[in-house]
Amino acid sequence: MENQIKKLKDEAIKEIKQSKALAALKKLEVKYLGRKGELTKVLRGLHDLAEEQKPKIGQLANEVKTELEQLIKNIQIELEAGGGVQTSQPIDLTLPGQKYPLGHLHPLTIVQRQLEEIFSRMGFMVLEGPELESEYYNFESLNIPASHPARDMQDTFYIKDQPGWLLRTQTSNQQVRTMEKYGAPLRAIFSGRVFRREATDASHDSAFYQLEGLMIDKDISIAHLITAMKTMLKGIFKKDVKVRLRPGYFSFVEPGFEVDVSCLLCDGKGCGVCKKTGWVEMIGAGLVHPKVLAAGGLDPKIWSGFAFGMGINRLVMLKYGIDDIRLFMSGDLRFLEQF
Ligand code: FA5
Repeated sequence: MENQIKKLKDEAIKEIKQSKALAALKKLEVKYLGRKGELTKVLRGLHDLAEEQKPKIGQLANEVKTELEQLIKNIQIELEAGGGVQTSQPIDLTLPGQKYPLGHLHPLTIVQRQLEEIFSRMGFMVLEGPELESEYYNFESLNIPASHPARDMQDTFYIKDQPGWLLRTQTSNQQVRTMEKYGAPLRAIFSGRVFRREATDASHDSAFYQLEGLMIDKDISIAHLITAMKTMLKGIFKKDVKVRLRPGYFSFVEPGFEVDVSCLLCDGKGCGVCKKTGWVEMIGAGLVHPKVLAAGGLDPKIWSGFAFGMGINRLVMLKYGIDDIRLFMSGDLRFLEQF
């Protein structure tokens, strides 16, 4: 019996020391020390020994068991420290690694975040608003009653079987809500998707993004509006860009303007995006109409303000030289992977 145990021990030690992988080591542990393992079988046979032999053989078997357990533990630590190298094949460390595809931000999101940073630095709150909107906030609160011809300026998607509800046509839907919530003085921007039932072309889509700015205080003038526009455009283009102000009609501002930016795609020479005019219509703006201030619960005799709404898609087109607005929502990876 004694010899049998010693032989088993030598065999086990030899095999365990040769194991090169954790899985193989585990198998040896089961083979020798498991419930049906070789050493366990020997220990079970102790019953059949003469009484005087039992303590000596029992002690030897236990010593061997402890020794093997310790050896297995040491080898396990060595194998683990070897960086999980569990193969007898040498590893070629110069082979290129596996590349995992990484996601990234959409160009509209990149620029939207830059805009939010620029306005945050000027003390504007960054807010959001709903895409599903009531006629009241999208039109009526903005001095556009139901019969007003200005409703026809923005072809609207109405919600079927839900009278009075629509997909917002402009981020101006947040103007009166913001005044109601925050009162005056107030500086806020709100951006997001707006929807219009229009035919699409290189510079028009039926779903696009706007960024709206609203500043209410005492004695606000066009000079404040122009300064905010210039700071924003300079922050995005990192250089002075040519802008021109044209009188524009929006029933919620008085006076109202359209701000055009010189087309950076063709350097003002004329292309599909600027419709051969050399200018891209980018922003609607003006001084907040007294009726809108009143709808927001503010006294127009005390408070005045400016508001503007800009098409973010068109801004991004000029910044990156994108010649068709429909690419943004195309989901075409060849386009998106360039940003
Ligand atoms: C408005 O939406 C007004 N709410 C802007 C405003 C806000 C005026 C505050 C006064 C005070 P307009 O419909 O012109 O205005 O749209 C504003 C900008 O959105 C445009 O200058 C243009 O850059 C962009 N835009 C308009 N229609 C489209 C379209 N179909 N596709 C892409 N961009 C568009």
